[in-house]
Amino acid sequence: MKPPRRIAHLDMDAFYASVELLRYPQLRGRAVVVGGRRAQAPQRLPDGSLRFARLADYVGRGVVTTSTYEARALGVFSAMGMMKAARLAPDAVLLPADFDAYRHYSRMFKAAVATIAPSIENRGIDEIYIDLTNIDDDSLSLARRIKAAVRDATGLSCSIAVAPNKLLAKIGSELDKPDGLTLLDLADVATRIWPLPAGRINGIGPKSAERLAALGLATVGDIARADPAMLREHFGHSYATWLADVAHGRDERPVVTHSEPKSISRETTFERDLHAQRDREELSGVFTALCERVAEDLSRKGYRGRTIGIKLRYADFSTVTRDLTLPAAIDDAAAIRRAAGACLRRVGLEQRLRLLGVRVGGLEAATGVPDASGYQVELPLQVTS
Ligand code: DCP
Ligand code: MG
Repeated sequence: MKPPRRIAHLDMDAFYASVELLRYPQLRGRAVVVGGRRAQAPQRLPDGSLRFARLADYVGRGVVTTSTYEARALGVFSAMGMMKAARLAPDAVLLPADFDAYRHYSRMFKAAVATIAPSIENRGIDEIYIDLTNIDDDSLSLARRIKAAVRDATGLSCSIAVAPNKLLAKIGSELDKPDGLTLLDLADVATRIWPLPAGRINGIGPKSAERLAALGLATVGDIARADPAMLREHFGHSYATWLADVAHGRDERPVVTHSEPKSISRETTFERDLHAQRDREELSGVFTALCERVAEDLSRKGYRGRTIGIKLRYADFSTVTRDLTLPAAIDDAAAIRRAAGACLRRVGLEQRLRLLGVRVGGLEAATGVPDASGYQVELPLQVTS
């Protein structure tokens, strides 16, 4: 018999704001709001101290990205207009968002969890599901160890719940925020889940919640007790079935793990062995095409990489690789071609070639925004082979 599943959901507390507090510990305990543009970055004064922007001074149409719990106590939450937030918390400190920093801490906390429980499903920058089923420790100890690992690695707190499935784990991690630790079982559904508003279930959006409320179904418990035929009549067979299942805490979705690729590469074996000089043009065309395909793969998967490598297999089947590491990660075909070309100049080309490959490693998540530093990638700072 399979052991009962143990699924954790972990969500970082006030994530972006908490990362900012690592950088500006003097703001701990204060209402802090993250949002807005570069203009609100703290200014260094001549005496070395920092002047932070006050929320009250904000003018514009930006929205709050997130806020510290102190700001939330004043009614300021994610997605609220900044001007409205300023009326509620005029003395709050306003900081611009620094997505590179948040991505960095996101990778760090996930890596810390992976040292204890490697079966992880990424759900975004600050949340993951973790399958604890096959880990040899009780749920409470595991949850404590995971929280401690996250705190040791990042200095940040998170909230975690362990439950028989993703649905309950996700709801559970919010029950005791911040710095929460919640254990939920099917036996707890009636007492802990049924009193919650229907919208707390991931998958019941504002529109569905409204339609449910119009039928007098405000809480999860209301849905659980509702007549199934009535649900079917209003929501159709499949959504009604799903509603009844989730209201009873039933969810069979697996934790979907996929490990981050270490590198992305393309290689091709030639129709006939090619010679570097005599087939120069053909070889060059294939080489460029490989670089273009790697660049497409990178951009489709959302990565850039710093280590560019080539692989050659000679007519006698011997294989060589060369790579070099650039000062900054790249993802465009021309830059990959230049770097790979530099690698190619470091191998012997007397023998005919049967295979050519191009690889980009040292991957990092692409930001989607051009590098703000305007860095021009130049060849190479550091060469390894
Ligand atoms: N975020 C955003 N826009 C939103 C909500 C959130 O950009 N409307 C960002 C900022 C958050 C991060 O995503 O820091 C994670 O979202 P959460 O909903 O988990 O919110 P927090 O981590 O900030 O707070 P909590 O402690 O409630 O999880
Ligand atoms: Mg969070």
